Amino acid sequence: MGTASSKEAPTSPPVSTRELKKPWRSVNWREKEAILKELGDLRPSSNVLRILLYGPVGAGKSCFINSVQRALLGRNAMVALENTERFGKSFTRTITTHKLKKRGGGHYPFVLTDIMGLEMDGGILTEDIMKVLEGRILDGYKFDSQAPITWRNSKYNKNPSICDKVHCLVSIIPADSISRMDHTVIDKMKAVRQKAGQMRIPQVIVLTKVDKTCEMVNKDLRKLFHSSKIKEKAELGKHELDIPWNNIYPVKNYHAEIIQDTDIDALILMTLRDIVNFASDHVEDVY
Ligand SMILES: Nc1nc2c(ncn2[C@@H]2O[C@H](COP(=O)(O)OP(=O)(O)O)[C@@H](O)[C@H]2O)c(=O)[nH]1
Ligand SMILES: [Mg+2]
Repeated sequence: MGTASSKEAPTSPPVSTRELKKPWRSVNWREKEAILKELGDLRPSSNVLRILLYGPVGAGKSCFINSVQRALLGRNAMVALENTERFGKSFTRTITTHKLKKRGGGHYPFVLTDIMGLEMDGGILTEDIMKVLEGRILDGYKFDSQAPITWRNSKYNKNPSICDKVHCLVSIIPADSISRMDHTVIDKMKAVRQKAGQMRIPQVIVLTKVDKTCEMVNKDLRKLFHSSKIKEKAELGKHELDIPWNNIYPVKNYHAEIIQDTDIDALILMTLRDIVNFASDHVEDVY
C-alpha cells in the first residue's frame, strides 16, 4: 500500500484485463423489477433500518446514495451533493441521513447515513464514527477533526432508540485506487470494523468505480464478474479489511450519465437488496 487515496490520487488509465470464462459470481441482470417489489414489500421489525456509509473522501459515497435513489425511482435524481474529482478535502462534514423515495410516493423503511470522509489528517475521528454506530450523534452535527463529540453537545443523543443505531455498516472503497489507500485510513477503518463486530453489526464493502478500473467493464458492465482485474481488486479489499468474500459488492455508480441504464440499476439494486436484508436480519436477531 502506497500513498494517499484521500487526496484523489492521479488516476491511471483503465487497465486491460483477462476475461474469465466462468464469472466469479453469478448474477441475474434481469432481476430489477423483482427486487423493487421485494423492497417495496419490506416490513422490518424496526420502523427504520439505518445503513451507515463511510470510507475515504472521493470514494463515491454521495454518488452511491444518488445511484440508489435513481435505481429505485427509475429516473435521474440527486439527494446527496457529490465532490468533484479535484476537490481534495471532504465535502460532507455534517452527518446527514437520506430518506429514499418510492416510485408511487412515500418512502422506503431504510435510510442511508452519510458522514465525513476518512482523510489521513483532518478527517472524521474514529471515536465519532463509533458514536454514530451507537446512534449517539444526531443529524446535522458538524464533525470536528480535532475533537470528538461530548455529551454536552445539543446533537448528542443520550438515549438512542433502535432506529438511531446503525444496522449495517458499508465501507465504500474505490476499486481504481484501492492499492494506493493510505495505511492511516485503513487502520481507521479496521478500528471501526472491530467496534461494529463487537456490536454484531453486519458489514459490507461496496467497491465503486469499476468502470475506471477495467476497460472491458467500462465497455460492458455485464462483464463485471468476468474481469480478472475487478476480482483482484475485490480480493485486495477482502484481504485489507478482512471482510468475507461474499460481502464484497463491486458497483458502478451513476456519475456522468443523465439517462437511466438498466445494468447500472440492476447492479445497484442487487447490492442494496442484500444490504437491506442484512440490516433487517440484524434488527431481528439483536433486538
Ligand atoms: N467513473 C466513476 N466515477 C465515480 C463513481 N463513483 C463516484 N465517482 C466520481 O468520484 C468523485 C467523488 O464522488 P463522491 O460521491 O462525491 O465521493 P464521496 O466523497 O465519497 O462522497 C465524483 O467526481 C464522482 O463523479 C463510479 O462508480 N465511476
Ligand atoms: Mg460525499
